[in-house]
Amino acid sequence: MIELAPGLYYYPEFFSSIQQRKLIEAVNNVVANAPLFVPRMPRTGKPFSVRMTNCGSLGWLSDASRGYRYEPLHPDTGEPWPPIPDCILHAWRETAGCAALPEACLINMYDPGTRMGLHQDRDEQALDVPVVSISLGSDCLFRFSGTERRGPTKSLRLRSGDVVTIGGQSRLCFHGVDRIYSGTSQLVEGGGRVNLTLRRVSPV
Ligand code: MD3
Ligand code: FE
Repeated sequence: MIELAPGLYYYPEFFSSIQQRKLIEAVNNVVANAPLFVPRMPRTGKPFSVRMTNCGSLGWLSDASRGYRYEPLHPDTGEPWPPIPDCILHAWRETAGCAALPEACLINMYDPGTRMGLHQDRDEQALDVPVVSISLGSDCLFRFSGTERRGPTKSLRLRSGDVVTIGGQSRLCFHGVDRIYSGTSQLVEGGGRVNLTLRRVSPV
């Protein structure tokens, strides 16, 4: 484990390739029950380039009229999100340092050519609990700065099986995905990348 900044911990190759296979199977099973959707920016309605779904008691979503928020039901099916598979919770149990379990697991699907702009994760009430991120599939170039949007940024190449936890002084740092290096992994069909983000939403 490497501390990249105060409260920002990097666990390269946390998951073995056998575990990564199992995680992708679990993700495919979630997607079969909670279909991918394209979130939209608040007000403008501009679509994200990333497709998403969730598992857990709450899921993160965004649309033009009601903006960023957590909801207990899938926006298209109206069904509750599937539970978070145990193989995914393993990363939380081992790295979060929080006895309470995450309520939300956001699943981001990055096709080659997609990206995610610099932003903060601040839609949670539990800002004292870290966010745990699992990368699967193709490598990506990840960028982060401090808690000021205009501050200096650092880049980090995240690979399949890596885990990052973002807490403490880094919990509100700006971050984004600049590019996907398609074809750097066979794990995800089509050369894409999957990111799983585990979050505690309500206060512990
Ligand atoms: C902050 N997702 O869904 S995971 C998001 O890879 C989101 O899909 C990204 O940001 C993704 O809100 C990142 C969380 C993460 C991972 C590594 C970081 C945040 C980080 C490294 C430094 C700072
Ligand atoms: Fe984020």
